[in-house]
Amino acid sequence: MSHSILTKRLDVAAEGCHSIQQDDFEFDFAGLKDDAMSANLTPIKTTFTRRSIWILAALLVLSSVVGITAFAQFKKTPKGEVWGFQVDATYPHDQAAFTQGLVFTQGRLLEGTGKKGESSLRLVDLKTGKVQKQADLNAHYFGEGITVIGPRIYQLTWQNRIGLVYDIETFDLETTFQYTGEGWGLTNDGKRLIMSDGTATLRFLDPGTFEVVKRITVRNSEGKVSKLNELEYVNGEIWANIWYEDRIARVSPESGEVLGWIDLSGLYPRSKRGSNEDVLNGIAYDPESKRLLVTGKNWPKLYEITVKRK
Ligand SMILES: [Ca+2]
Repeated sequence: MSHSILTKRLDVAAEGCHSIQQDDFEFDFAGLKDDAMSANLTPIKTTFTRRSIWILAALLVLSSVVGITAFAQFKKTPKGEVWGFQVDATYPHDQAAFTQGLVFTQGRLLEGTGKKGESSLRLVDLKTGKVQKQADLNAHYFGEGITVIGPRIYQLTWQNRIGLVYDIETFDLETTFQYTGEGWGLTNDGKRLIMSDGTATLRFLDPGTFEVVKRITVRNSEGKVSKLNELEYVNGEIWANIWYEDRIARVSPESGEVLGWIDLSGLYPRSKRGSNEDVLNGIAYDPESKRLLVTGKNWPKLYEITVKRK
């Protein structure tokens, strides 16, 4: 494991939380507009015999069914659409990093790692993968998701029920907060922290008081979608890794509805992974440069990708 220039051992010390700056998020999916869809019916020649009237009536019923089916597909297809990807660049990634959180903001790549005794917050050089700054968590903490609002980095812990808040420049621990249940992924919409906890529920927290201000249940047409893991807020949507799956769900922050999927199978084939635990986990999107980065737990590489229709 590449160790840091600056390594800190953290003690939990609660202090006041200061004002929060809000980030603006913009994103443009060129070429991902919805296709128009139409049902064409073949013109029918008719002669007005009793038999032909019956045939005509049957065809009218059939054409109605075809029309309804086509409309249903039009309504369903964009929501359940599965996007693919292309790799634009690959970068080295510390294979000792059990990635639980990934953020790319203002030119900085930040990573949160997990496992007791190995959990950390890191500033990483994208091109070399080298750790430039690191804060190690106390050995009894299992680090989870991270996110940045203004000058602060927020980090969850898995079952410790404690969140850590750092100064983004110094990595000094400013304050801590508590929550119920488990902590998995973390992102924000500029105003609220958004956290996953292994279930199908996403919680929205006020970043000053840490009160839960909203909950949504993530669902698709087949029911609840649970095991939501690392998160990223992308162009008004919440993108979520699903634990043990090579795909990302695009979730509506308003309704919790799954708007579509990004299939990343083949990005780093399972046959090459050292362990079943080495799953896809880690999404970072920079709205300024429109760069999208993904990696996984103990993966040797971090990928810059563009999502695209299959
Ligand atoms: Ca993220």
